[in-house]
Amino acid sequence: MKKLAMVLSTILLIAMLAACGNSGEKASSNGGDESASNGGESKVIKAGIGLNDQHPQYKGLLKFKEIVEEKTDGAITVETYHSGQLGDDRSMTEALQLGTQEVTVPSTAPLANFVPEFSVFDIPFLFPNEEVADTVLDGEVGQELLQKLESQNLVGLSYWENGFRDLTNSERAVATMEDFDGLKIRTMENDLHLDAFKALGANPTPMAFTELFTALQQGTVDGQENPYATIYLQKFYEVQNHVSNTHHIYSPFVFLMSKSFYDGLTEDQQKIMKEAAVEAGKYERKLNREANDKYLQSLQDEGMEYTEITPEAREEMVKAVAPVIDEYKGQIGEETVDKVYKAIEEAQK
Ligand code: TK8
Repeated sequence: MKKLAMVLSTILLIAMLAACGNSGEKASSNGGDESASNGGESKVIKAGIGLNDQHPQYKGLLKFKEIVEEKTDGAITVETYHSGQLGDDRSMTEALQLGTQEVTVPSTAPLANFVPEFSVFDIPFLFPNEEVADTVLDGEVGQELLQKLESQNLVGLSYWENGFRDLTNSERAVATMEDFDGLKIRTMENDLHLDAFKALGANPTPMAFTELFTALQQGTVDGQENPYATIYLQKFYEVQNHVSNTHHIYSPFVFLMSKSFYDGLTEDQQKIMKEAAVEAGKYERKLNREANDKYLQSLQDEGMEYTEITPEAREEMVKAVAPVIDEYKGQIGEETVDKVYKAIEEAQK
């Protein structure tokens, strides 16, 4: 009993010391000497993502770290965590709301559980290509959506790219709508995705990305959908035999910061955060496009069978999901949907 009390008080002491170190009153071990030259203020950003350290998402995060640490002269340091070490998209976003984590870069699909308007990007076959997506996301309506995150205690600083999503599975080559029939497909935690896959005839299950590899391996689900870069770099080819170029959705990432942390920064520092998030995003988009271009071949080299979706089959898919889109327009917000469609039209002129 006495021993237990001692252990507990030691833990408490360590916790208090740690809290003190983070408060910025003293130069913490993370801030080190550099921070002393900045009036002793030292702040640490814990930045976590879902994908692994080979993925452009992580390289983008390292770029963010480099820019922030250089521009703030070490007054702010960035600790990076990949592979869901800090949690999945949803739980990391919640940690930002609570102020126990400072940065994460989730897909917009799970973010729609926080701000429903983000589901506009879950409309299947919305963007024709990456360039149009850039224009819309970096333009007025995209930035308006980022503003809406503030009411959720989140600051959206920029869009990065996850990319066009393609289907893999372990059962059969998928070329037409019929081939979706009964396929157990993992979707992101997003209602529109779930209903869209039901409309295609599949049997979808929502699941956090961190559980996906094991679920594929154990056969809990037959398939999943993600951009080629993720399929290759996360080694899904080890547990999946077929890949089809469904390209059914363009998935953006959002660079998120905890609002309570952001509000505690000086105006200068806030500006640096925005610039770094935008700059790192440009870099990440470039790397990601190169990756998606080259990894379809790599997947085939690893033994996956590639099946092309015919234009007729794609038309059928578009038709099948149309009623789902209509059903969700109200929930997303008609105004947002209209604005995004208009912006896409404009961007193609
Ligand atoms: C990574 C996720 C992932 C997404 C998914 O955290 O869940 O399938 O595509 O990349 O955001």
